[in-house]
Amino acid sequence: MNDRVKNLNNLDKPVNGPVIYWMSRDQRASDNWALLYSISLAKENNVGCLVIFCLIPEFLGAGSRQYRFMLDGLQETEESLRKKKIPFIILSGNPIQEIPSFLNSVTAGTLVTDFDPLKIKRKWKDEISHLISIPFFEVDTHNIVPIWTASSKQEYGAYTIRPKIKKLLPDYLVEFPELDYQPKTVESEIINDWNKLYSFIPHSADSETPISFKSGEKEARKVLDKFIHTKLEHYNDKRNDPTANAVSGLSPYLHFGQISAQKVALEVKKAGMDSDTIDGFLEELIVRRELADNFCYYNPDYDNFNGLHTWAKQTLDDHRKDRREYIYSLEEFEQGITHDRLWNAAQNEMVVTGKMHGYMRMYWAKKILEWSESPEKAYEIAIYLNDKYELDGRDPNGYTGIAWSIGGLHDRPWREREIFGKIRYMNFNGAKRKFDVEKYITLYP
Ligand code: FAD
Ligand code: FO1
Repeated sequence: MNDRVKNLNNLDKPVNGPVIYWMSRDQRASDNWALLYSISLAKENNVGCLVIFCLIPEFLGAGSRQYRFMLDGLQETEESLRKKKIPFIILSGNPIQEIPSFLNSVTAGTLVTDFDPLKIKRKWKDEISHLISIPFFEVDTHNIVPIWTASSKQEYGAYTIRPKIKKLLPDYLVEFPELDYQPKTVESEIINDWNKLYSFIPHSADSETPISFKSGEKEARKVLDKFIHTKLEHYNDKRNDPTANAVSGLSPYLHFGQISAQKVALEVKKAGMDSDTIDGFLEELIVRRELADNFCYYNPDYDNFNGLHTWAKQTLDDHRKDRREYIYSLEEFEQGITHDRLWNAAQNEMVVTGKMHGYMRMYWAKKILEWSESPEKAYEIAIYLNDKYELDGRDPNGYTGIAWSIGGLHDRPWREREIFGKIRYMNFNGAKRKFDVEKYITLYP
């Protein structure tokens, strides 16, 4: 059993019966170690393999746009799995009920699922592992270096986790084996009723908003190829310019697992560009992204003020009483009607397109700290808006990005100032030095 696989319930004697892969975070048929492991187990025990997904109508504030994007992608995955004779069944409801009852209905022999550091997922798995009596495995197919192999603790920053990941990359950044045909054809008379599944989607303000990103594994691959051929070369010098359209656009696909970060890294390295051209991108894709999973996995307070380092809590406490020149309510932030045109444009970019530019996310969150009555309130507002509007929201990258912006996580103390204390400060003039802010503001009126 390779170290990408973790046994969740100390039962490892396979019971006779099909191997079930409960797909959740990594919603793809190709380049998926959890699926590959399930198929290999099925072959070993000469049983069938089925893939299931449990649709829950409420997930961390997700609205219609995010659910439509996800279901569109799952339809394509159903098709890809069908071509390999692997049944794909979508359940709906509370996984803690639905998963065990499905396992009983097919007298499953083994349960496999994909790794996710979010608390809600760990709760599901913990409860289910006490309700079933067959082996239950978790496979980290989201990180290139399995989270528990890269580090056994919360890392201080990119500079501490980078050497640990780099040392292990040669062993883990490897090509994926082809997905084999289903070893044993398993008939499953259950047909997914997609109209019914779409009808579960929560009704929200953006129910009619068209999605600016086409969903699915094929589209994710197109976005990657376009990035490599037309943007990668200038990524380093343009990635902090939100008017340059210089970033990959991969985050919605990576968030829903429609493309593997490992595959992205392999393809980028094959592009044949010199390393300092691609290193900037790989730093974000591998080090920053896997650092975010490390934070969420080892720190249960990843989504609140208590999860910050002592120095950060101390400095924000020292400045709680500082006079705030502006204080905005959640509604004023949400409507993008602050005094700052740049901030409002960033909020509009997120609401209209479902994806705010990375540089603006830092500025956006730091200003919420500056214009909220307390750091806790700022945290609440930033997470609420990020997870309501971002297509890539409800993700370890988001909780970590917000902790970095508001609480200096994975950052160092800076010169002390009002409200921010020693948390890194950003302002309009800083942005003006980086890009044409007037142009950005006209893009998102
Ligand atoms: P590219 O620059 O092309 O990056 C490629 C990939 O590298 C990204 O898809 C992502 O997986 C990874 N990456 C890039 N920057 C970071 C970073 N700072 N931290 C971790 N991984 C990174 N990312 C999300 O996926 N979901 C979120 O909800 C989210 N919220 C954020 C909130 C704040 C306040 C901040 C500061 C950052 C947030 N990020 C979030 C991280 C980053 O801004 C986005 O991943 C990035 O903008 C996605 O666009 P892209 O894929 O085109 O970026
Ligand atoms: N995972 C599931 O297993 N079932 C769901 O119904 C589901 C809905 C969902 C909606 C929006 C969203 O951003 C994520 C959603 N996820 C769901 C989780 C997702 O697969 C990722 O695992 C986490 O969000 C990131 O770690």
